[in-house]
This record gives sequence, structure tokens and C-alpha cells, in this order.
Amino acid sequence: MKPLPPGQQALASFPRFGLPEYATRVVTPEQALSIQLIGAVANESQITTASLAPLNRVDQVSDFHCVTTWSALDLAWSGYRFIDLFENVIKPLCQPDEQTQYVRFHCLDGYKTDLWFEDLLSDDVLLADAVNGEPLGSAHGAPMRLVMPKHYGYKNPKHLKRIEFWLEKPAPYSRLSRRIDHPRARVELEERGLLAPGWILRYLYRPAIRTTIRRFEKALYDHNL
Ligand SMILES: Nc1nc2c(c(=O)[nH]1)N[C@H]1C(S)=C(S)[C@@H](COP(=O)(O)O)O[C@H]1N2
Ligand SMILES: [Mo]
Repeated sequence: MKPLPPGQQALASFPRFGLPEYATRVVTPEQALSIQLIGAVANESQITTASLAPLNRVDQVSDFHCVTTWSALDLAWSGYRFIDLFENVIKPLCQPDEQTQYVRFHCLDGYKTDLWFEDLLSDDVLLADAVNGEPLGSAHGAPMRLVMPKHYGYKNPKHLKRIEFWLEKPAPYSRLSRRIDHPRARVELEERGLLAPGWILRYLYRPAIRTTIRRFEKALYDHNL
């Protein structure tokens, strides 16, 4: 068996997951792709399916690590490299400021997350539209999500709606995020959050896994999905 990052335990499945308030904000799978490009850009623009035509499709098998300590191993993602999208689509479309340091992602269910721009340029960061041979559905981020295997799940936004470029760290989007989000959240360094060292947060988060999985499953079931 391959060694897992510190504090992680493998699950046999890949559950739909997140903060409890997002469980019932179900995004239907037939949403057409439209990702707005805003913030520190020369002109606001948007990405649609047609914008992706010049990019090479990439298949990548990677592990997924949630901050609450569950991991899903060997997920087969399909999509486009973020760096490829950035260089060949985003730059020509909207010319983000060269001083960009942070990027805030906004999602169709209201979820947001902030990422270091530099971390996005790693060649294992994908905009994925399929996993394990199936197009993404309501569970895993239709129509398009970010996959960043070296960063905890909460830095892997699903159901992408807007990408916002920032020259400095944006103000926290909520009181909860100010208290718990780690600015970087790298898995190998166990950067789980701000409240306490990662190895302590393992014990705080782990008891929430089972009830959260059930809550997220039930919401899809209630929507007949
Ligand atoms: N739009 C959106 N993205 C999200 C979330 C969410 O609730 N909504 N939850 C985050 C968290 S905490 C995790 S662990 C992963 C879970 O991804 P999955 O539901 O595909 O397993 O998505 C992340 N991205
Ligand atoms: Mo998570």
C-alpha cells in the first residue's frame, strides 16, 4: 500500500463532501459551462466550452485529501491543465495583471475559496470535467471543477462560476473562513487550518466525517440525483 500524507486515512469510496451548509445547495448536472474572469484584469471576459478547443485534454490519476482526514485514492480525472488554460485562454482573453498573487474562485452553490496564484501553476492542477470515466455530475462539481492534489479538498472548488484575480490577499469572504481557512493548505505540510496545528485538527475534524457524508448523500437523494 502506498504511504498516505500525515494524518490521512483511505476511504473505499469518493463521497460528495463539504461544509454542512452546502449539502442542500445542489447544482444540477446540465449547467452549461460559463466561467467569468474578473478582478485585476484588463477586460472582464468569460470562458465557455468553445474557449477550451485549443487546449490538450489531459488524463491524470491522483489522490484526493480532505482536511477532515479522509482520502480517496487513484481518482482518474480528465480535463485541462490550469497553466495551459491560463497561458492559452485566460491571458489572451482578459490579460490578468502580471502582479497577480491570489485567485478567488466562486462556485455555483455559493462556495468560495482563495488560492495562491503560484500554487495554481503546478502541472498537476487541472480544470476537470470528468472523473473515473464519467462526466462530472452534481456530486463532484459539474460542469467544471479545480483539482489540486497537493492541497486539501477545500482548495478544490467544484461547480466553477467565476475566477477573480487579486494583487493582494483578498479580505476573508466569511467570519468562519477568517478563523479556519489556511491561506495555502498544503497536504504534505499538514496545513489543515489556522485554529491549531494540523495534527491536533485531525482529532477535531475526524468525528464529523460519517455524518457529513450521510448529509451530503441524503441531499442528492432528496433531489432524485
Ligand atoms: N462548490 C463547492 N466546492 C467545494 C465544496 C463545496 O461544498 N462546494 N466543498 C469542498 C470540500 S471541503 C471538499 S473536501 C471537496 C469535496 O469534493 P467532492 O465532493 O467531489 O468529494 O470539495 C471542495 N469544494
Ligand atoms: Mo473538505
